[in-house]
Amino acid sequence: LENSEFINGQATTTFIDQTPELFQATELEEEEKEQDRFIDYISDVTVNGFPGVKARPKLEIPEVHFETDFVRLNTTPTAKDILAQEGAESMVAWIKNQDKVLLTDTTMRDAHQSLFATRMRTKDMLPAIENYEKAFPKLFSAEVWGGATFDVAYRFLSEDPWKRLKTMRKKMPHTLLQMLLRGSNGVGYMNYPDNVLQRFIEKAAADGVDVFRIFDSLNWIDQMEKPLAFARETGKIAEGAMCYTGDLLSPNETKYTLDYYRHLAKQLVDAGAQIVAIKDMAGLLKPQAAFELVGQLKTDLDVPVHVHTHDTTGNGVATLVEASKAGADIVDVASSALAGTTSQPSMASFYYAMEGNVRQPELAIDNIEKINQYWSQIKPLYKDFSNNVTAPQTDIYQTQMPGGQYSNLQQQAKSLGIDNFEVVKRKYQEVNELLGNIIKVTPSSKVVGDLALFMLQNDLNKETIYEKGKTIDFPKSVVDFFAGDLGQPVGGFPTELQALVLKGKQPITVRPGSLAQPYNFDEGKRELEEFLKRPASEEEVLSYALYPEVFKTYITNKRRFGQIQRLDTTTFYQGMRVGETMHFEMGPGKTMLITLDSISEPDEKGMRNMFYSVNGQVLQATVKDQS
Ligand code: 3PY
Ligand code: ZN
Repeated sequence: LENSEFINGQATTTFIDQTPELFQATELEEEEKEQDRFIDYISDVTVNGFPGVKARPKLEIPEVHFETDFVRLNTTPTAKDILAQEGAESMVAWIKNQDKVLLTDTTMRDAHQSLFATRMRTKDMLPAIENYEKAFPKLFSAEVWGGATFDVAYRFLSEDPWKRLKTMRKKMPHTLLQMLLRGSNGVGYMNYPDNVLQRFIEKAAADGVDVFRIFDSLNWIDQMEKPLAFARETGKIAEGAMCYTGDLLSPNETKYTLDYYRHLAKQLVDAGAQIVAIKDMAGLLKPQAAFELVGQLKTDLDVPVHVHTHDTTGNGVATLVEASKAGADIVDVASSALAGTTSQPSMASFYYAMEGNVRQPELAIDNIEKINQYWSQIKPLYKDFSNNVTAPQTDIYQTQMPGGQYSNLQQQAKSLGIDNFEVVKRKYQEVNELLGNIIKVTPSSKVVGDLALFMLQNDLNKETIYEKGKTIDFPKSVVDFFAGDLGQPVGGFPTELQALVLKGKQPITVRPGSLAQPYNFDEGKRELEEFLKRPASEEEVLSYALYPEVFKTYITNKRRFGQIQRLDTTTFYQGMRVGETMHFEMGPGKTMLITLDSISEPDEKGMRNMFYSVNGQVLQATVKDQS
């Protein structure tokens, strides 16, 4: 604003009224800037592709058609209503009084995390969210937040995960919103100080989370006690999860036995868990094992039992049926289009499989099918990130790779030029043995994955790693694991390898959080505000505390490209092709009609000129071809 009155600080509140043209110009300039940012983004994705996606002819996706004339079910108060009106204790009592098995729908969290690397955008969830409660009034909860959705939103989707949560809260007021919290690792891959965890949990509860599913990647109770207590303090529900691994039924199973889980479940309840979850992240819980484990827990415990599995081996529905027969109170399922294989079992399949059983869940199957029709049209938009698992993977019983890791590790391997995932899976199994058969779930599974990729890249195996260990510079996640930064694994560390990795560094044996300095929120806020050049919200301060670099990059990208979370998904991931026209709603009643007219060959510096028509005006953008 080059107005002397303004510059001299003489502008008063009537300044805007007296000089409206200046402000209109500013608004127009802003709009133009925003338009330029979009065009820059589209140009970059068109020429260079989206990270991890190879350039190829653009997918033609038919217009999405969504039938929303749902069957109305009698709605008695929902679990969310009970929690809101009567509090957590009554809600838990309500669960125990149900004679039907209850359902958690994971479609908007674990399902897409497990099928296409967590890349689903809020824009594509919105139509489902808007209709959710009409379709599923009897659902126990919707798992919609946490796990990998938090950092992936910032890193890859240019989205604010908090905003997604708040939108869901607003549009699904009668549904319990559930999140996955990695114990002391929060929604990250490392240990966070207790004060960060506490503030994060408080804010998540305030912004909409009702059920906190809390686990530790090594099943170490010490790492779960604080988060469970913090979650309880919010008045919401603290669900303690035990990660299932090994094979309960095998006579050779000496580590992860029935007694091991019974003991762990008791520890969770003692630590404040109001529900105990069996978190079968890789789909290793065989049907009969589910029957025995759930039956035993129902005898031992006074709290509800919630079962989570993945259908990677094709046995997921059978596992949930057996778990239900043994008295499981709640089971996790996903809409069919986003169910099966590395994701959760299908909601509809489970419903039909329970036919004739008095505990068959209460659902309107027609509603399920309609919601599923919607997801089945959305799924192809994410083809580029799909793990392409189309058949049961029974080798998972040996490799033990979590469903949520499967598609992410595939992306990671591809980015290193390793396209044969079978080789990665075998290496993963070898590394698990090398590490002493640990629980594998984020972030301990990342340690196994990182070491597997590292060994493949450096041509190492379980013998040569010992021979060359002294001179090997191990990946950071592996060093941190052996240093005790993720906690203590069941049965301890393999000491010879630990010494090779740590190279003289002393490992810790206590809870990492007990040694960590509290995070200085005042300093963090100051630092962040300096970067933002404006006041930071509590959510932003927390995101910065959890992921400082990721959050700053997100802000930098927002400055560069604007509100690109509003672009349609094909353009967002694939850009445009010459001759293509697309519509974009800049704001109410402001549509941009963009045609990509031509792309020049790169000049000697690799720069390409892109020519667009935007609402009939020619617009040129320049982009560096990275190829
Ligand atoms: C996560 O931590 O993201 C998981 O889904 C673990 O199974
Ligand atoms: Zn899972």
